[in-house]
Amino acid sequence: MGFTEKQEGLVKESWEVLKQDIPHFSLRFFSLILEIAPGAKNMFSFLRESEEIPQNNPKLKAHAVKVFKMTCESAIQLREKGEVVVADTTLKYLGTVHVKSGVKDPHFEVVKEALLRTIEEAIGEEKWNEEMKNAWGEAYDQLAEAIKAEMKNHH
Ligand code: HEM
Ligand code: ISQ
Repeated sequence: MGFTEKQEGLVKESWEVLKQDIPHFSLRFFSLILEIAPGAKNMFSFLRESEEIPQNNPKLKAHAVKVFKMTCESAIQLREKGEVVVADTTLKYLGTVHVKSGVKDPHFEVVKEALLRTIEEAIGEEKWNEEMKNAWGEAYDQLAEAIKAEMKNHH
């Protein structure tokens, strides 16, 4: 079954909630990545200089927001076209950045888990459900596949 209008709506709706507090949720997202995979710490340039997670780092915030936005875009594309297409230059750039940073395929599951948990916290336990989780999960998975495939060309 394809990605439905309802699923697209669920993703857009929760992104609107997340957007209400970008500083908080981008920090939360990043903290969850490191909580799940402490070893990922050294891959991020904005962490190498400091012991603790910077509370107000513009790069961290901007990158985290981009991940959320790109996943939203993926949901829209999945519903409209049935597939995720990332602009060629963006994809090439992300392929390079992630290979250079030492990102490996299994890390994508870590980021997925952190992303879903961040949205769950934003939405609240009462409103968060399987349907929402699957909609975000599918949009993320297809985006991750595109980046992983591109990474294979940048070793
Ligand atoms: C950088 C998106 C998965 C680790 C970035 C940037 C974006 C991004 C937009 C910023 C590039 C720039 O402007 O310089 C994504 C998306 C992902 C994904 C959409 C999945 C669908 C991952 C995974 C990891 C990871 C799985 C590993 C835990 C990094 C690192 C950087 C980076 C280390 C460089 C940050 C720095 O040092 O400045 N990513 N990413 N990303 N990403 Fe990801
Ligand atoms: C880069 N790539 C994936 C996830 C991220 C989360 C926070 C900051 C940067 C990121």
